[in-house]
Amino acid sequence: MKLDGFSAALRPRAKRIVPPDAATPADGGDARRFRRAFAFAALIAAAAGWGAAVALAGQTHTVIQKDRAFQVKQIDIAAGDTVQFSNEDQFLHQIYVASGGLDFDSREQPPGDVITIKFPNPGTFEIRCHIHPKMSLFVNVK
Ligand SMILES: [Cu+2]
Repeated sequence: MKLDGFSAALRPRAKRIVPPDAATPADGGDARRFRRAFAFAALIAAAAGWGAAVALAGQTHTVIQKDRAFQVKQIDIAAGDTVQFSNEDQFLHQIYVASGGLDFDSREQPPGDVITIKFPNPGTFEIRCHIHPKMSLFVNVK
């Protein structure tokens, strides 16, 4: 669990902000309990923000272009995800989105080059290549 690891990593630091004298009987320990509760709440808020940032970033998928073909015919991803197209042929590709709803037309893509397309919205998008008309990949964005 990522969150557990995150919390565990921060816990010692959160404890350190409680002064050693907070446990003296003068305040009956209330101040210490309050500080501890406050530190815990701050930790939860930080963890929640961190989780949201990770979710918004989206995942990255890789599709290999080899032998004048995409190495998969279709791929299922989530809205906000990114697909990286990696040219493992010894010649140029030049890909574009052939479906409506997403405007993308790559530059010439030399061997070893990676083209990145982000898919912000749900839909089905066909990726094709200007140079090799038989190349086709359907990206299903949920
Ligand atoms: Cu091509």
